[in-house]
Amino acid sequence: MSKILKLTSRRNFLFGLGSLAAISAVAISRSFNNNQDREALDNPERDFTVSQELSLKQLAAQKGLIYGTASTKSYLASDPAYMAAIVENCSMFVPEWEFKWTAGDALLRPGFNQFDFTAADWIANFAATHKLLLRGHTVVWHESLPKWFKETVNRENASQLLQSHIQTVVKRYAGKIHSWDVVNEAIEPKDGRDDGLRITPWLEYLGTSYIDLAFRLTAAADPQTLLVYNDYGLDYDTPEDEAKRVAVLKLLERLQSQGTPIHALGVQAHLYPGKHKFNPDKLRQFFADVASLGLKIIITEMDVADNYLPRDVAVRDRIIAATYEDYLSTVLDETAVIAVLTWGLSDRYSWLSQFQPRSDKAAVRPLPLDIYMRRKLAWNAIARAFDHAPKR
Ligand code: 9MR
Repeated sequence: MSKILKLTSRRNFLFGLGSLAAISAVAISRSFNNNQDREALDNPERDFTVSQELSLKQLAAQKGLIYGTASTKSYLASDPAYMAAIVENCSMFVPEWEFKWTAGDALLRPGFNQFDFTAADWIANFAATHKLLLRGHTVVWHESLPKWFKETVNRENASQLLQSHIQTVVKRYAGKIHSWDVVNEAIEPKDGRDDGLRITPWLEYLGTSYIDLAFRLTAAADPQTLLVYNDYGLDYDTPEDEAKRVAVLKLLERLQSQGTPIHALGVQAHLYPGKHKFNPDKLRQFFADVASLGLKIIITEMDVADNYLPRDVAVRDRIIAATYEDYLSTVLDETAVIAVLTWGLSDRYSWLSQFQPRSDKAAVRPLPLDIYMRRKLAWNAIARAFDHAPKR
């Protein structure tokens, strides 16, 4: 475990902007204030049984859906049981590090004109060997940029850099990538701009058209891939999430009206029971609004953080499972949703153990399988949501 934590911690925060992960580095756990809170979330009688003896990918496929997960070469290459669990349950895969400019122990971009495809190729080969659809994550993000980026990139050379990145990376895997997260997390209403755009180096160097540019270049480099805008903080009934939903919808409309090639919205769905509640009607409306633009939707990074939940494992697992099922059964009503990915499959490997540990130090349990690859109630909850989803 300690090796994994060390690897995960080698990330690069270049600009220290308010990213999800950055905020979450502060351990924010809190127990329930009273029994009422707990009863509102935990129903010990709730039924999580599943009727069919199928894997998650099979249950999803029955409804025309895709189920997948995220991981890294580091975990997969050293853990055959984890690899087997992924192959059993998933028909789609997204590398958590290897397609980023740099993340964990992967460094795709060692320099302005340099590329190192060793790790990314390993992932592409892994996906091909196991017939997993592969997602590309991510071309443009304000995080996970290598050290040289800050020292080297400026208004004069940023466009050339973006162009050569896309023409080299996206082209290399062209025809093999189901969908690319072309732009990740570009909306941040708190940054105070009228258009809701997050203030990032890309925006600073290239102006607002960087998003359109990235989509066009990606479309040209891989005409077959689905082009996705991916973001978090879209789920809850809070003023922040409402502002984000509004700003994301405006961005999608803006892109479409100017003819930017874009095919789908990626909804990360990092969920926090005990902290926030979602409003099923508002969530449904948001998904319907996105669908009415003719866009598909992918749930790209789902997990259920437990740092606001009590320590008791039975209670925690029930609340986590209920969160998976309640959220998924709401959003899967929208048939524009084509795929669901969890951000990891087993509690053995989750970004949350590093970025959002519990204050009581108990191991986090955000994913469908436990650390021994055994199915948890969360697995059943996802299975049930697939089982009850309308067919696409
Ligand atoms: O889980 C990922 C973690 O291992 C990396 O260190 C980190 C930085 O690259 O990114 C994490 O994944 C993030 C994803 O790429 C975008 N949405 C939020 C995810 C969790 O922070």
